[in-house]
Amino acid sequence: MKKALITGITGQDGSYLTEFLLEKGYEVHGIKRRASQFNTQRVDHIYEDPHEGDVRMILHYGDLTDTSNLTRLLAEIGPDEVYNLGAQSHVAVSFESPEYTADVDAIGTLRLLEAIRFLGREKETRFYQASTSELFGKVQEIPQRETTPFYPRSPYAVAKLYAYWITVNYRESYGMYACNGILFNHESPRRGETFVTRKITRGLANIAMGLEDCLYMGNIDSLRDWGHAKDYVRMQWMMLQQDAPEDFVIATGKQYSVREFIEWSARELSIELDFSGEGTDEIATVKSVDNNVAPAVKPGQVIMRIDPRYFRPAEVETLLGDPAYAKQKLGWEPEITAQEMCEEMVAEDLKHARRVALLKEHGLDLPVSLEG
Ligand code: NDP
Ligand code: GDR
Repeated sequence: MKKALITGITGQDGSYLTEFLLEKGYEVHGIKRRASQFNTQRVDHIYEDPHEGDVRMILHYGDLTDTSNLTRLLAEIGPDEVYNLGAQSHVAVSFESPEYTADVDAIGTLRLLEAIRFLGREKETRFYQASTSELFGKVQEIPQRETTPFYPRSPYAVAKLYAYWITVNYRESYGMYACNGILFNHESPRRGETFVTRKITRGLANIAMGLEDCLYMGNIDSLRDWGHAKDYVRMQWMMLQQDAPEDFVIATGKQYSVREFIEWSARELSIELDFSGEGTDEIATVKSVDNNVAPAVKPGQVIMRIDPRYFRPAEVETLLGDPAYAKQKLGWEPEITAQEMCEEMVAEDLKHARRVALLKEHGLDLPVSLEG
C-alpha cells in the first residue's frame, strides 16, 4: 500500500486530495495544526476512528514552522509521496503578515525538502510543491505557460517563488523526484470563505435569505482563470506518477472577471443585476428577482458596493493559463467549467443559508459565521 503525507490536509485541496488518494488505495497521513477549536471540518466526513483499527487516514499534529516535528513525522511515516499543500494561502493577508507568510510558505518548503534529504529518503520520497499562478503576477505573456517569466506581486507570491525554485534546486542538486504544479485559481464549495468566489456565493446566498444586506467587494475588474479543485487535485497526483519529475501549468484556458462571477452567482439565485457607477462608486442593483428562490430580495435593492478596504497594495489584474503541456504530456483536461462550479457553490451556500434562516425563524439565532 502506498503512503502519502499531505501538509495542509485540512484545507480545500487537502480534503479533495485525501478523498482521491483513499480511493486509489493509499494510506493517507495528514498534518493538522493545533487550534483552540476543531479545525478538521473539511475532512471530518472521511476521518476514521483509530479505535476501530485498520484505518487508512491518519492525522498528526504539526506545523510547517517546526523542523523537528516535520523531520520526525517523515521518519516515522516513511511516505512514498509528500504533497506540500500547507500554506498561509491568502494573498491579501500576506501583506499584513509578510514574515509569517515567508516562514510557512517559503522556508516551510525548504524544511520539508531538507528533512527528506537529511533522512536519506531522496530516492524513496516523491515531492509535490503547490506552486501558483501568482508567480506570474504582473504578467509578461498572455496566456501564461511553463516558460513565462515570473513577476510576483505580493509577499505570498514572493514566498512561493522561493518555494518554486528550492523545489527545482533540490531536484537538480540531489536527484530528487520533486516537482511544481503551477496551479491557477481553483475553487469549490469547500473554498475558504474569504476568497473571492466563496465570498460572493456565500454572501449572495445569505442576502437571498435575508441574513445579510449587501456584499462589499474590492477590485471586481480583476480577471481570473477559475477551475474546480476536484479536477486540480487529480493532476497533483498525476504529476507524481511520471517517469521523470517536471513542472506543469494547470489551468482551464478561460478567463472571467470578478464582476461576471457576481452576475452568474446572482443568476443562480434568480436575481438579475444592473451594474452602474464607476470605480469605488460602482454598485449592483437588483433589476428583477424570483422571490420563490430569493425571498428576502427586492427589486431596486443595492446588493453590492465597492469597499476600498479590499483593494490590495499591488494587484494581479489578469491571469490566464495555457494548460497545453499538461494536456499533451499527461492527458489531463479539466472536466468542470467555471459556470458549473459556480452553480454547485451557490447551491451549497443556499442550502446553508436556508438552514440558518429556518433556525432564526424558530428563535434559534445562530451567528451566520458558525454555519460556514
Ligand atoms: P487553504 O487555505 O484552503 O488550505 C491551506 C492549508 O494549509 C490548511 O490546511 C491550513 O491549515 C494549512 N496551513 C496553514 N498554515 C500552516 C502551517 N504553518 N503549518 C502547517 N499547515 C498550515 O488552501 P488551498 O487548499 O486552496 O490551497 C492548497 C495549496 O495550494 C496552498 O499552498 C496554496 O497556496 C496553493 N494554491 C492554491 C490555489 C487555489 O486557487 N486554491 C492555486 C494555487 C496554489 P488550517 O486549516 O489549520 O488553517
Ligand atoms: P487570489 O484569490 O488572490 O487570486 O489567490 P482571491 O479569490 O482572494 O482574489 C481573486 C481576485 O479577486 C479580487 N477581489 C477580491 N478578493 C477577495 N479575496 N475579496 C474581495 O472582496 C475581493 N474583491 C475583489 C482580488 O483583488 C483578486 O484580484 C488565490 C489563492 O488561493 C492563492 O493561494 C493562490 O495561489 C491563487 O489564488 C492562485
